[in-house]
Amino acid sequence: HFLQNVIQHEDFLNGKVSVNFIQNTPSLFKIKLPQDRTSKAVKFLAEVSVNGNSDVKFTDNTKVFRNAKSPKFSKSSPFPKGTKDLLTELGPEAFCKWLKEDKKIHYTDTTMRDAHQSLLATRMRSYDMLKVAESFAKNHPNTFSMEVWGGATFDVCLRFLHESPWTRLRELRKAIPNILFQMLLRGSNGVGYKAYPDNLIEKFVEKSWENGVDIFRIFDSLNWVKAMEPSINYVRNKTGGIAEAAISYTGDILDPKQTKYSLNYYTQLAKDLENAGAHMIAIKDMAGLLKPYAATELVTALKDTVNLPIHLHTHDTSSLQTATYLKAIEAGVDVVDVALGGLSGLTSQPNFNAVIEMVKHHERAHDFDMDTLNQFSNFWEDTREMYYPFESGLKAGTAEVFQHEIPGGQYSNLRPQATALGLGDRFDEVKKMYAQVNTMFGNLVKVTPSSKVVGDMAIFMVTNNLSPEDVMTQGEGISFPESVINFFKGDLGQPVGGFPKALQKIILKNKKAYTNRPNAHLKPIDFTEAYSAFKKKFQKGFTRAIEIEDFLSYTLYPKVFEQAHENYKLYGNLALIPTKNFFYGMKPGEEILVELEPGKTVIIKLLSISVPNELGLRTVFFKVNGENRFVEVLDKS
Ligand code: 3PY
Ligand code: ZN
Repeated sequence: HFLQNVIQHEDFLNGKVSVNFIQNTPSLFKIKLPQDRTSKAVKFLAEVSVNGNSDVKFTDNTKVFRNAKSPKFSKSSPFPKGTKDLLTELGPEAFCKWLKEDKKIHYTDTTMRDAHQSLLATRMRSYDMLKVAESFAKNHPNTFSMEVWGGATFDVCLRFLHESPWTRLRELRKAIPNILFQMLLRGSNGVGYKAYPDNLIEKFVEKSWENGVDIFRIFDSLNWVKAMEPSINYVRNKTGGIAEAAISYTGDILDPKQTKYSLNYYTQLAKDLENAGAHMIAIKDMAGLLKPYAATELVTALKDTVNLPIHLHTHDTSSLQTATYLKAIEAGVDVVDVALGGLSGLTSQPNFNAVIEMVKHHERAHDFDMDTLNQFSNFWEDTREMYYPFESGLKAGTAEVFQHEIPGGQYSNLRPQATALGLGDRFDEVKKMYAQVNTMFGNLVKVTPSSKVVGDMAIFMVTNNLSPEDVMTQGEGISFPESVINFFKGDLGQPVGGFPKALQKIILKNKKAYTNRPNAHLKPIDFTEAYSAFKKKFQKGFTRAIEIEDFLSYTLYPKVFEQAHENYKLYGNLALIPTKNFFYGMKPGEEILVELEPGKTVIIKLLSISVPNELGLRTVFFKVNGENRFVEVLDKS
């Protein structure tokens, strides 16, 4: 192909070739392969085998990956009935009444969303999820729900995994039609880090339901009811799903010195959310701060205050949280969030398998077959090995979390963020500064995106060797991070008790703050006009009809979508490439199977990789379904 580029070049044809023709003509290296799916996949494999995956920052060539086995199930047997069938039969109100009256303790499996978001920087690929999805649905239909979508997964899917989050949701839905699916929705911030126009969130909720989401866990990063209300209404009015409104737990209700986030504060918040139309209440303990005896008080008080099922979510960062579940279960909590053993613990959720064992023979115990449940845990433990570059590095539980209050989902990102900025050795300072920034900012509820603002400020202050006093005394001359300025302007809404006024003045300088909903400042999306402009712009690269879901991805993350689209044109659907090869390419002699479309499997063998020629090009030789192919790749090392 390179030679073809040379002999077809205008200068070559006109005999105008100089000595430096090749060096001076970069377009010659734009190799055009026949654009079928196989060629695109092979091109990607060649590229990663030579240059690696740019998302993988280091590799360990001594790693040997085990073959993760999916527990057995019968392909031909029907799906056993589960909670999804019950919701369809009863509708949300009667379903929630059933849940509240059922004595058994129920479980949400977070493995496919929060667990990997909190342990592996959200990198879990659909490929691995789909390997066990149908098996899980058939082996464990007793599971209350599976959290599979939302939070950071939407962005990471598109940005780093080059997958469509909508396709992930649809494929999982097909494989698991019987268990409720749950997503995490950041209220007016959707699945992003800022406020979006209301009609965009409305459409997003509607389409999420149509594609497979049943339970919408809605939260606001400042516990601002006003910001959660519209999403609760969209779920009620545009879907047949469940609006689960979250109270994000911060501080310690048992500490008499902490008066801001008291038991009364939380019960009042839950009451307000019930009045706003919530079907269920979640206690969203995003950092794992709810201690066991506090859980007794909080769950008991909430059950006395609202007439809705209570769903408890936590992160096991301190390693205490299984005890919290025990106390919450005794106090009558209806559902708890757990992750399959291999992806549980530390900054993730408590261990599903161990919690089941904990309550075995208790009057609220729920039957789960431990043998297969343990096999699912082992599947994830083996699969997790392939994601080693994304591990957060936390090796043991840490009681420090009660001081710094960093959410589990943020912890696995903050460390790499600090390391990338050259603060790898100063991570202790970053954690301490995070707590100090929280105090400066008036003691906030810290969860995405407010937690990101605190993290950005902490990193900024450590990088610039600034103390809180420096900020207060020299702040006029400091240019603060954009996220911090926008936060103090009101772009994420209003914090409990308002902003600290003196600091707000220092940070905003001449900018004006506002106090109504940030979304009220945004122009609604004109779906007819903007969608048709989108179609015009992207039609060319699509090998299928463009859908409104593509437009939603674009509207939420325009640059990320454009990049993902370019990638798709070049390499096709990368979700189909096995994980090991997606991250690390292929080794000479390695042979893999890739199912490029249902029933169309290609056998790809990498034969050899040549040394670079004088232009830095390596030739990668393959056998694809027995036929020789080669791809030239510029070695970027
Ligand atoms: C998210 O918003 O992604 C979270 O997981 C918050 O806890
Ligand atoms: Zn969480």
